Amino acid sequence: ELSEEERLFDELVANEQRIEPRDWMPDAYRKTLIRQISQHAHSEIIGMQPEGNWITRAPSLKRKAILMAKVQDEAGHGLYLYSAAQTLGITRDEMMEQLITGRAKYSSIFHYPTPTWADMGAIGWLVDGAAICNQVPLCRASYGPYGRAMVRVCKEESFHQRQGFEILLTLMQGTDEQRQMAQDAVNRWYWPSLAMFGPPDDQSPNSAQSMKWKIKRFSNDELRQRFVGMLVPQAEILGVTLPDPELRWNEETGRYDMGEIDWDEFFEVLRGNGPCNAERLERRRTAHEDGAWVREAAAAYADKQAAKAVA
Ligand code: FAQ
Repeated sequence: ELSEEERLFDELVANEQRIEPRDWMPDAYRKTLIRQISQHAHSEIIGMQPEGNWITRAPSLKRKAILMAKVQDEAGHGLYLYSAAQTLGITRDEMMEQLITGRAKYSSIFHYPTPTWADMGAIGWLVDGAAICNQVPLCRASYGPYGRAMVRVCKEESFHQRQGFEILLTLMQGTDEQRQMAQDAVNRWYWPSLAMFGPPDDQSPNSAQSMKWKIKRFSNDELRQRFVGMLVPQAEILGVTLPDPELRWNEETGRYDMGEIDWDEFFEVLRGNGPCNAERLERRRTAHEDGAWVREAAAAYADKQAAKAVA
């Protein structure tokens, strides 16, 4: 027997209406959203590091200005997402604590290093490309604050994806060495970008329920297929090879056949053993500690203003 509240919640979800912060919602729905949105926020904030690594070494003033704008957008995305998560009853401090103590997950993709400038191209093209595929359907997520945040995030991700594509295109029109550098970056980022969509559907414990709640609209494997379909013609224009010899369109199944993703590596990364896990967390922790005086000053200022208002 459903309670009145439960019936109303189910009805809103079934009718494609939005659940808002003050609405009743099942505890598990709230928990799932806090999990996904906070992980997403952490990914944006940690995701500033691999590219931040190249700001001081960008090959021209124009490239530097573009890269700085992109990394700042990522900070903005992190902040919208933390705010969206806060509407569910978790504080920024709690989320930050979970992140810097290593208890929170964030996207596997940001555990990989960025040794060359071409990595900026590959990240924009592949990582932001994957992010768009995954996040466009999230604009229709049943939870209002998350869906609305995604709309702006996706617009900005589209610019990010284009700028990455353009970096690779420029390199591919350059010298042999530049073409090699671009291909090498694509080789290194291709498989990890496919893994961003999460484990295969038969090993994705959260998918079924999240789809029922209309948080997720497509399964991990469906989105991965869609992403590969987007990449194939773009790779042709770039003149790069996608590093999967088994990749081909299958007329019969209407899907791409593809090689096996290294799931052992993926789960190792999730366990905190990726190539850059420790470095990323350490950097975030230090930045948080170095920023303590800003938080203290802001709190002191707010107290002073509040005291003035009373007086
Ligand atoms: N990395 O049952 P499922 C960006 C975890 S884009 C790490 O399938 P779910 C933009 C998952 O949390 C990147 N962990 O889970 C940018 C779960 O563990 P839990 C961020 C992963 O939630 C570009 C377990 O595996 N985007 O930042 C990953 O239904 C360039 C079982 O998995 C988002 O977060 C992974 N790749 O589906 C920034 C999008 N995959 O929590 C800078 C929003 C799975 O039970 C530069 N999130 N896990 O302990 C989502 O759409 C979903 O959460 C999925 C996972 C699809 C990621």
